Amino acid sequence: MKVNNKNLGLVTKKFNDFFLVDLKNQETYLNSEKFLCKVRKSINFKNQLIYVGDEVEIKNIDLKSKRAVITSVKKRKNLLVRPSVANISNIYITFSVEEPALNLSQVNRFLISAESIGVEVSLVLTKCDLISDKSRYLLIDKFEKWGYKAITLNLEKSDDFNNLLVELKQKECSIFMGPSGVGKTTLLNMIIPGLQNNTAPVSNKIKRGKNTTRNVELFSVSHQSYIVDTPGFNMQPLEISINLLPNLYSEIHKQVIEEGIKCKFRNCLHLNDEGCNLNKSFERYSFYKEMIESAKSHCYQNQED
Ligand SMILES: Nc1nc2c(ncn2[C@@H]2O[C@H](COP(=O)(O)OP(=O)(O)O)[C@@H](O)[C@H]2O)c(=O)[nH]1
Ligand SMILES: [Mg+2]
Ligand SMILES: [Zn+2]
Repeated sequence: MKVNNKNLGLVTKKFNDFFLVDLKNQETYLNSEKFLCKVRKSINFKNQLIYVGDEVEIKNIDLKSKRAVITSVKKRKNLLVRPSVANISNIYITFSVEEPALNLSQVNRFLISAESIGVEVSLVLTKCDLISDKSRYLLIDKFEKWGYKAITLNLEKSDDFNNLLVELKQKECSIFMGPSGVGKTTLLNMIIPGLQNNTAPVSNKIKRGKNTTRNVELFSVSHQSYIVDTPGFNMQPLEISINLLPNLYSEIHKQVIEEGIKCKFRNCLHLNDEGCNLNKSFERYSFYKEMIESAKSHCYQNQED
């Protein structure tokens, strides 16, 4: 049996010349069925790369052999570089509170680089069994001031994990990003039963090297809800235009947008006090300043401003 109308699909995995595609929004018999697709030869988008997470049009759907042909790629909302995955809706920046210990400057860099993608960003703190409740509340407080409601997880308590799971099932496509050893794979294995990726204690990881060569893959966590299984380490290269940086800090964004503060110069980077009306007494200000200085030295400044 062959269906010949064009259908929309989601690329969930990529091999050399093949793509695994989930058919979207179809009658129940087609739903969540994976099709092995090739790119149509004659088509001129051949040179354009197709990424996991891309929405594609497929034709020549063969329900028996589960094969189809990709005829075009829809415009993508965003594209992560490391790992290469398109159309993310949610980034969960993941750090452990201990083992390895929380490095605030690194947390900040991950958060800001995630914010630059323009999607919803959340913060997950793992291994909370290793700290007291009091320390945990202090951290929640701290990150609230940064503009994030931290999700704190404890392998021995399932409540918070279950809440996270409910949340993930409502998001389109989520990804966990963070340094090695914080428990991302452990978390993914709990979210996607049957995945069973290898987890490793931090010390083993360092001996072994952190990267694996496995490909990135999307897993369905509910009807129309996906999660990215990431191979090993991931951190987006931080190449953000200087003029966009202030807005990525909620402490600054709030003052400018909600409180309507105005500085003397329109594109004020809020570095000096002269003509600058930003209240700089927030914890991340020093991180912000460092980031601006470093961006300046890398010349990512927007030329037209
Ligand atoms: N104490 C504690 N250890 C954890 C927790 N989650 C993960 N781990 C351990 O942390 C180590 C690294 O976990 P893994 O999932 O491989 O981290 P990844 O590198 O981020 O994927 C493993 O030994 C896990 O058993 C947790 O909530 N509490
Ligand atoms: Mg891992
Ligand atoms: Zn200013």
